[in-house]
Amino acid sequence: MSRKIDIDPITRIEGHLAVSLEVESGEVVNARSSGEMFRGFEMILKGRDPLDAQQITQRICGVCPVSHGTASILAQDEAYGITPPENGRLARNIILAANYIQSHLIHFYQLSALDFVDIAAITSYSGNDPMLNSLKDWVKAQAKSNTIFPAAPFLPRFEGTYIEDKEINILAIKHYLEAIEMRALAHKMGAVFGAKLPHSTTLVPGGVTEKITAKKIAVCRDILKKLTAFIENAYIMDVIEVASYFPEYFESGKGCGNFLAYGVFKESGQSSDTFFPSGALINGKISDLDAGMIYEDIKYSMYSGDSGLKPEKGRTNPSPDKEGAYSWLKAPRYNGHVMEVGPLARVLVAYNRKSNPSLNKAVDGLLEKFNAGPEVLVSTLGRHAARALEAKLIAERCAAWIEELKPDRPTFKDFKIPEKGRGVGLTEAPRGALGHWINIKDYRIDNYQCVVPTTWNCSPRDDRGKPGPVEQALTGTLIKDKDNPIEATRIVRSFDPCIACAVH
Ligand code: NFE
Ligand code: MG
Repeated sequence: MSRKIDIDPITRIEGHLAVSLEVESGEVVNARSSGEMFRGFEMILKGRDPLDAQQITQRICGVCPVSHGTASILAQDEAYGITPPENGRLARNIILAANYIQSHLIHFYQLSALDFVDIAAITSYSGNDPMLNSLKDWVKAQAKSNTIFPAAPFLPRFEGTYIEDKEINILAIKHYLEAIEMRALAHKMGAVFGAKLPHSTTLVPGGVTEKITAKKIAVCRDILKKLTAFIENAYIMDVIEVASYFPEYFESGKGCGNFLAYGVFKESGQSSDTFFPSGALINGKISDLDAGMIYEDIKYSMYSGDSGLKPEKGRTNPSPDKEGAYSWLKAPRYNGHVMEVGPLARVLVAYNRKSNPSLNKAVDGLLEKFNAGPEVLVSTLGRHAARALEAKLIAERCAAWIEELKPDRPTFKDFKIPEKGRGVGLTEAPRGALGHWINIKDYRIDNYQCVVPTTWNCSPRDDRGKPGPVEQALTGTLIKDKDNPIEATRIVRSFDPCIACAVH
């Protein structure tokens, strides 16, 4: 007999995601992931001045605004026929790199690590670290004032096996607290050339409006050093520690096994020259990205109109009562294939392309620590490992971009908005491949479509009934206790879903 397990909402992710599991003899035989709200940014943009786009689309999300701003200005660069000067390209990379670092840190420490680390261990802390003691005091005060959920917000949680070693838990909790400070520092770093974060005001078609000065370079350099040290000494080490306690998670949550990356962090004015390369890895074979292969199905999505449209022709007609539909996410597909996007996709595409020897060396070095081959990366733990590794690689590369900036040289190029035009902005957000498609008519936005990382990963079934990547990753999972389906939430969180983005 099959049972149903509904996890609604999935906590410690961004936004409103519900997961419904059909379980037989403890094994998930069917999974559905549903985005439970609608936002309508693509509709808001219609008829507006194109220059509103990079500001409005950044409001899709407070976690990855820089990526939406970047996709938008890349689409406009193409529509206006402009390429930023070197300083503009570098400043864009630096703002985005800072945003990646804050996003990856909050995902691991504040959202995901608590699936493995026993944060409740703080209540028995007996050392004299002031930060840990103030957390302990605060948790105790919560327990006194909240009789329903003593130790809220950390409890209740799904019970399962957590790391048992008290010292390791306490160290991870210390890093949990430090990560909050590191995240603030990363935002500060992004704000040096982004003016403010979240939602930078300096990202414009043609470059970045903030001037480059020696002082700003020094501030960035100084912050990045601290972030790099934390990534190396805490983040990477904690992922390795979690992996040593939960090796079975190298076997779980494998998913669709196909990976898509658009490429990100421009290394020159050429669109294909990116630090993380673009590509599609399908059934283990790597091929060049063909953006013409991207389309969105809507049979099971709460939208009316034609299904299978390419984004440049895409439409957004909300239809909340549509029969059979179970999600506000569309179902993006690539030439008929279900594709996973994100840090794991970026790392695997780069690894298979062998385009960056130091990346391949770093991946092999990490795999040595796991005593395993690259095949283990396609898993729940593999996603965490890839995310941590790319945080380190981006931080290291960013140090060089900072040194390449030239004070007092131009940071943007002027442009004219044409009466008619089109552009595609393909980039990578922390959670994966992100594209914005703009169509301009009468100097205004005629159509604007975003195809977003979590829309790929958490998509519902497509028109042919093929489940999305998270749905596939959940299928086959063994759930020990139906009241505590922690195995499922660990898998979902490894994708770092952001539903605000996904339903945009
Ligand atoms: Ni709201 Fe986002 C990222 C984008 S996810 S976090 O990263 O684009 O779909
Ligand atoms: Mg869209």
